[in-house]
Amino acid sequence: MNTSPSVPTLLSRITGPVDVKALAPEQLPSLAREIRDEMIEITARNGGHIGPNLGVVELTIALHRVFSTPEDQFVFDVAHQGYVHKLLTGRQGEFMARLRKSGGASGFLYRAESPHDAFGAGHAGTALSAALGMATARDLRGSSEHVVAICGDAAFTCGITLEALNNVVSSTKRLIVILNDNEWSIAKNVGAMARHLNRISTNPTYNKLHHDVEAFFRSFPTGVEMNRVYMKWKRETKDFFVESSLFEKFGLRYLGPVDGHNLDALVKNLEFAKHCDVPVLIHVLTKKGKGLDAAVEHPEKFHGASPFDPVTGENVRPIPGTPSNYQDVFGAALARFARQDPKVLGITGAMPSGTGLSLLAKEVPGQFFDVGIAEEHAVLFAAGLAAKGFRPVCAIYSTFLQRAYDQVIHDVCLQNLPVTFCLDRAGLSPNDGPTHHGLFDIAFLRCVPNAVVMQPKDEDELVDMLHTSLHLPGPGFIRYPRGAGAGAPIKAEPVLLPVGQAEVLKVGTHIILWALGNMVPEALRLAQRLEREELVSVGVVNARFAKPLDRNLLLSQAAVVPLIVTLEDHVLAGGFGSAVLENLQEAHCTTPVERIGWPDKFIEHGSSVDLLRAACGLAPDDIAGRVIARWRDLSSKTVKADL
Ligand SMILES: Cc1ncc(C[n+]2csc(CCOP(=O)(O)OP(=O)(O)O)c2C)c(N)n1
Repeated sequence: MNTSPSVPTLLSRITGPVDVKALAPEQLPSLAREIRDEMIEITARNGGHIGPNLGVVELTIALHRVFSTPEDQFVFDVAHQGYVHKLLTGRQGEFMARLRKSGGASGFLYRAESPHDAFGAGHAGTALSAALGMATARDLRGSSEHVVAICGDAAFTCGITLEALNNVVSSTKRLIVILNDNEWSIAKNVGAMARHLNRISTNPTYNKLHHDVEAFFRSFPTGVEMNRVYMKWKRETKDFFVESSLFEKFGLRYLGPVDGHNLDALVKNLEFAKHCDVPVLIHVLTKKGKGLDAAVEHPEKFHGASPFDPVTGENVRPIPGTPSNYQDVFGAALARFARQDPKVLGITGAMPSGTGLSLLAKEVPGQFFDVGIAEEHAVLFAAGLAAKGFRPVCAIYSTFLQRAYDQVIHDVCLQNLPVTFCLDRAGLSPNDGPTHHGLFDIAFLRCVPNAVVMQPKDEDELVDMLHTSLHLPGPGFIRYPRGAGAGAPIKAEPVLLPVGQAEVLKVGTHIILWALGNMVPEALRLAQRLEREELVSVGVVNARFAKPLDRNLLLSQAAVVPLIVTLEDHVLAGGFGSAVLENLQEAHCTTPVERIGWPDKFIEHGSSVDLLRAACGLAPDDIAGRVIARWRDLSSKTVKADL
């Protein structure tokens, strides 16, 4: 934040890592302060991952003091904590001010955005594997750059991170891994690994000894021989005083724990690691949200915050009368069903608040499981529970279920186990962008035998679908978008929906709109408009099920109407419209179909769903225009044929 235009701030003078290195050490705390102010100002306006970024300010400055990107390469896990890196690598100003907005910086690292972004991400647990691949490529090429993986403590709850860890020493002799330990995932970090890290960082005997002897060794010039002696001491004493760090058992040299807000200690440890001839892990302790009291007090809320007041930390209030979120309705319904039936369980992969499962955790804790960022395990764990007669519900964002595809096919669907999947964030996650959009699930699920795939038109139907899925003999997948529903009141008692049966909302004789989920309200508006502007009779069907599709209804309509239009919040390739086409083709029905859905490309981040829709020709006017053009084209051909 440049408070006075006449006195340039330190940050405003940073055009790249060279300028970070040129600052005197005593200027660095001021730079850190300015970065924090700038990030708070931007995220208070735009929303974003402020907590994680406030925690890595000193760490990122130290990385840029010691290493030189883009020659050296930083691979950030999740890459949601890359704002500081962006500010130090020539992206400050208007571009960062528009963070997560159309035309502004991405909320994650993105190779296309800057040569300093060595590897993109958005999903957790990928940094160590990718960095190992890059380090191995460097070794094979014979070049000398450094590769640094920056992983949060929760990354070590991910299977992929542990798979990579298992391969480090057999792949390279030179890799630096930073373990940024703030004890938090989005919620408090979970599992045995979190306990292990906590024991290391809080053991006073080891830490005092470590500190004194490290100071002694550091008083010598850094050199390979001294590294060797120092490391030998560390290995031996640590095994003696505390249980040995797990990382050493995997062949990495363990350095730390280091105070992640002490620039001097960070720089010294990074310099030391830079000269090591074996893979090194530096255990850095940081405070999530440091510099913003509200974020320190509420790390979960400020992990990924919506716009907030930078002074009080209060969120900008939603517009009064906004309908309830799908997440809240789902969370309340699951807690209610779980209270009624002890066999109903809720499982999350480190997303209790995002999915709405926090309520279950609070009200029926014995039926709630947070398994960490471990979607494969979440699905397999659910399969095991279902095999023993329970009714597990896996609440996983659509995009994160991609990671557990084998478990969905091989463990759940093949064995026809009754696991319910609630796929939140199906559709766009506009500010997050392509790593978080949930646009592929219908395509990858409807090809799997036994899967029942559905999407509610509103939040009341979501409750019916959850109730229905909990009574299915096999797996049920319910997809729904982020945020507010259509505003439907929730019935006192849910109803069982007949599986594979669509709902006719409006009859019509010229065009039938087959809409799935959140496209149903849009289809109803479109029908009115077409009837008004084109004087045609338009029917609307709430498809409810992408699989099994209501084939009988579809074929009976296709036999009598000239045009079917499908509408879905999903990619066209393999989606709901494709299912409609397949069903018609199998019945040798040639009724024309116009399919409305997302095109075959990755959709960028942007300020809003509406703007991203408009950019892809999916604004209401565009859709109406396409349907009208198709209708007129068909009508003119029919007239010609009649002549
Ligand atoms: C596969 C996957 N599942 C879930 C998430 C959601 N998510 C984003 S960040 C995060 C927690 C990351 O914690 P950590 O790595 O310790 O970093 P911190 O935010 O604490 O700095 C989670 C669960 C994700 N990005 N990817």
